[in-house]
Order: sequence, then structure tokens, then C-alpha cells
Amino acid sequence: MNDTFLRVCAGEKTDYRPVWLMRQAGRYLPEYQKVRAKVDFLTLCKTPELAAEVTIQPVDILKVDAAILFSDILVPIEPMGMQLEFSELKGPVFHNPIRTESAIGNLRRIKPYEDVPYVLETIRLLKQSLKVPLIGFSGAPFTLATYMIEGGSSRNFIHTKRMMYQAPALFASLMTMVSDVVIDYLKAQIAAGVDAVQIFDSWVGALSPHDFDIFALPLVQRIIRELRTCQRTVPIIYFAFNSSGMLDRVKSAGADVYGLDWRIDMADAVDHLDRNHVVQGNFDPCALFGTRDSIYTEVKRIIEGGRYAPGHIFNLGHGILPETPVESAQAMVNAVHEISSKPF
Ligand code: 1CP
Repeated sequence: MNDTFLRVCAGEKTDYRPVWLMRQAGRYLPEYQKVRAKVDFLTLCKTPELAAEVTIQPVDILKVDAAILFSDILVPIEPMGMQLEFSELKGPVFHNPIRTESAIGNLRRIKPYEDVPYVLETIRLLKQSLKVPLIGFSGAPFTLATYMIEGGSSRNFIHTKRMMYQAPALFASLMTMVSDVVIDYLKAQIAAGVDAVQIFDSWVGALSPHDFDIFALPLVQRIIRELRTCQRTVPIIYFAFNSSGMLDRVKSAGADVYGLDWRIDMADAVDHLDRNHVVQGNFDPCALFGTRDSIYTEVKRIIEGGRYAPGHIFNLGHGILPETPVESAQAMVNAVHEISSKPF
């Protein structure tokens, strides 16, 4: 197996920097669209043979150094008692948003082996054939809670923050319950064979640093502490999107690797992380709409920015966009491998 990604997670020196892309399996790939034309998105997530097939696609097409399980952060939330739909227009929708004590009381803690067996089966299938490490994942409690409370995507998170400020104990009880689910879910993925896990905190940047300390960070810390007690331990990546103004807080999550978006210069981020944390990122997904030359130059700049970190996994600063030309993603991966394998 190509274990470059895992060695960098552990802070070891490697011959080149590993690279993968958030949302690397997805609509920008014609091969993905072909599979998606046959089934809706949730059915794809729940059919292990198909989920495994689309997980492998970017490994073959882009030559990335890691695969990420094909699923969605909302998959384990549905069996808690929430009616989930992926609408082509609106994205994820929960038809019964959680806004009251009784609604929280009706949620149940999932049993991964019974409630999401297809996720664990997809992992087992992938481990039989993958030649690169497999990353499992979960949403972080705050990000998951926003979907549960808002009933879908949101711009200002008004319902979430109303509960947070008006009924902090209620909000805390929901966050604790979601954290329990995240712990059980990630432990099951680790037992099924994933080689690393990433915790996606996509919307935590909506919080002030102070609120992050009170309402979100302690739960992420607890999840990471719990995962360290597993029989099999794997590297843990914490990706807090839009959080460059509070990296000094983010870095106390206890993760092995911190994901960075493109709103902070890589070299500055490495300094904020005291040059002693492995980093992942941080190429602007829209820079893939540039030319071959502009992509090369930007890759080089980021690689140079990461030189003082104990390790750097090259990635985008957020998910790849559906309109991205595949050739541009390929050019980025090639540039990372080429530039980072030579002295610079
Ligand atoms: O039409 C389709 O084919 C569905 C589009 C799609 C895809 C391909 C969705 C709906 N989810 C996914 C896959 C997905 N989602 C992966 C697969 C693995 C990979 O990276 O290749 C992963 C890791 C996710 C995680 C996810 N889902 C996040 C966290 C990462 C991030 O981008 O911040 C979030 C926020 C979601 C919610 C979600 N699912 C889908 C959409 C369109 C959204 C975002 C909607 C919003 O803006 O709120």
C-alpha cells in the first residue's frame, strides 16, 4: 500500500507530499455522474458496491494518495429519527427540524452495526482492493446540529443560535447526544478498517471564538479523547472550515492533523500552529478554474508555505466544485507530486 499519507499524519519525513481532495468523488467526474444517473444520492450511499466504486474513481483518475469513504455527514443522523431527503435544488433537507425539548427527547442513539450497516460494509469492501489509505469521516457536533435544527442548509443559523442563546441547556443536551452518536459511529468505522478519520466542522466558523470555546470545542475534544481509547488507533484530522481567526483555539482540539481553508496563508497558519502540528490544505477550490501555469504556481507557493510544518498533506481548502475541469484537478495533483519530490 502507498502509505505516504499515513506517514505524514504521524509526522514522518517522506519523499513527496501526499495529496487528496475534499469531495474528490463527485459530480465533476463523468464517471461519477454515470453511476448517479442510475440511483439517487442516498441510495448510492446505502449500496456498498456502488459507494465503493465511486470511492475508488478519483484514486484511479487523479492518482491521489488517499481515498475518502463515499457517504455524507448526514447519513448517521437519519436513523436518529430524522426524515432526510437530498433535494436536487435545495441540497439536504430534514423534514422534521429539532427545536423543542420533546423533539430532542424523541431522538435515539444509533447502533452503527444495525442502523448504518451499509457504511461498514462499504469500508470492508474497499479495504479488500484499495492501494491507498482509506479515510473515514463524521461531521462534528456543531455542524451536524445546524442541519438538525435548521432543517437543512443555512446562511445565518438563526434557529441554531436562538436555541444556543435562549435555551443553552437544551442546546447542550442535543450537542451531547450528537457527540455520543459521532463517537459510536467513528469507533465502528475504525473497527471496520478505516486508516484515518476526518471530523468535518464545516459551519463552526459561524461562531465567535468565545462561543466556539463554550459551545463547540469541548465536544470535539471529548470525541477525540474517546477515539484515542480504541483498541486500534488511527490518525485524526480536524477540519474547522472558516476558522482561521481562531486557530489558536482550534489547535487545542487534540487532533493529529489540522485542516486549513484558503483564507489564511499557509506559512502564517503553520506559525499559528507553533510549527508543531501537521497541516492539511489549503488550495482555493476556485484556483482550479485558472490555467495550468497558474495552478502550478499556486501549488508551489503553498508547498513552500508548508515547509516548516512537521508534515503537510496537500488538499483543497474546501470541497471541489462540480464545475471543475477534471484536467485541472489532475494538473494540481501532478504538480504537488513533482514540486514536492525535488529540493526547493
Ligand atoms: O447530487 C449528488 O451527487 C450529491 C452531492 C453530494 C455529494 C457528492 C452531497 C450532498 N454529499 C456528497 C458526498 C460527500 N459529502 C462526501 C463524500 C466523500 C468525498 O469527499 O469525496 C463527504 C465527505 C461529504 C461531507 C459533507 N456533506 C459535508 C462536509 C464537507 C463540506 O463540504 O463542508 C457537508 C457540509 C455535507 C452536507 C451536504 N451534502 C450534500 C450537499 C450538497 C451538502 C452541503 C449543503 C450545504 O451547503 O449545506
